Amino acid sequence: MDTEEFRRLWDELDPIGRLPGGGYLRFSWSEADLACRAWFQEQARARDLTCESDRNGNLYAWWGEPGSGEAVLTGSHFDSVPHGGAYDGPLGIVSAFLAIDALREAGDRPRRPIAIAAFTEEEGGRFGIPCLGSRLMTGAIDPDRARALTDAGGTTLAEAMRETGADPEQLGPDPERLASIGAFVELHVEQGRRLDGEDAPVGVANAIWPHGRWRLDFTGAADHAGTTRLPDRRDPMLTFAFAVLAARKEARLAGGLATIGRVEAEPNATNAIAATVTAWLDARAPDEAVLSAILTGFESKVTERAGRDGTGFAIRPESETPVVEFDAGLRDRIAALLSTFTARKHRRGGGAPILPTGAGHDAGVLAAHVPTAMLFVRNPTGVSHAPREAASDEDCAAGVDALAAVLRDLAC
Ligand code: HGY
Ligand code: MN
Ligand code: MN
Repeated sequence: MDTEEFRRLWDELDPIGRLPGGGYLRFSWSEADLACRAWFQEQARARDLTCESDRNGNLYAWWGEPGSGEAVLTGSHFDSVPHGGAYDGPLGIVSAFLAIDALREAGDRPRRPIAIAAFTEEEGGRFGIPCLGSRLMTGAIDPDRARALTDAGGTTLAEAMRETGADPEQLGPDPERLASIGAFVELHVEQGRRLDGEDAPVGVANAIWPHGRWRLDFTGAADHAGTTRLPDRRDPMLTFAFAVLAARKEARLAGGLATIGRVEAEPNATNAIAATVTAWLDARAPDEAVLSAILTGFESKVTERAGRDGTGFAIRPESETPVVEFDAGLRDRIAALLSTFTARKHRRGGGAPILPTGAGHDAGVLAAHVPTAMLFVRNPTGVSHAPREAASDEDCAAGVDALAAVLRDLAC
């Protein structure tokens, strides 16, 4: 496909939720999310695709009869982390509409229905649990727990949905819908620089690292910053500061990743010792043993430090995602297809590299239920979850070509 065609559709969606200082704020069920959903419905209408929402707020646009066979699902998510990049999520949805356009222009017709999905709250940016829409659909999270999740302002998911006219009572597993899906292929911007290093516009995923999020509660005693002697303090900020360094050290020693990127302090006053600090640990590793080593080391070091600081420390999981190995047959079929495809269309050999990722995706959740694959599009900065995330129009167009070839192979 030509790059202008990609740019035309991309430019329609691109301004939604864009912040004046750069980056995006597209929390689920926000104004920006509703505008993205309206855009999705409009795209479906313009193409005569049947558009529907499932009981969990995930959207679908069907080419072919909904639920009438082993559908091939593609798509991704609209929501972003706060100040996130433009491509993480939306690229998979825009590319899906363009891939269907390309198939139609080439005269292809699906023998199995093709559906484009927009999954809800993939980032967990508003309600804390990543891949919430796909977890609900597959029964990986209890709907009562999901309804009660709160955002930073104390609004529950149930309230946020009701405010937009959606019905939170419907939330829950959707085995019938799951059974109607024969395969899922999610296209996503790469969140690293491996494809850039290999000079490849498109890659194929083989695995997602095991990962999770843990809530950390540090408790102490609020007091005056100007009058409380240092030996008399029980300052949870000290234990928190130690925890940030301990996370980094344990990850380095074990060979994984650990990040504390979110923190809240009470009362959050310059001239008062904090009473409580709450933070969230994100940890990921190439395998479960390394992840577990990071957590065990982290918990014991921070507990020991809290004893010395006279503070309290508690850690509890909010979401845990086991390792995902994508369907080997589907992965190899796609890699073989793209080896000729990239050579022909982009005059380069080497095909589509196969690579793992430390980032979570709805594809990782669906992979436990249906054969699933992921395509990655080169990101020259390698940056993601930040405004510098990038992809050239040329590579995005190559991604659409690759997705169209995969959908043709699987469904036409
Ligand atoms: O990997 C993540 O943080 C999210 O699930 N995309
Ligand atoms: Mn993301
Ligand atoms: Mn994503």
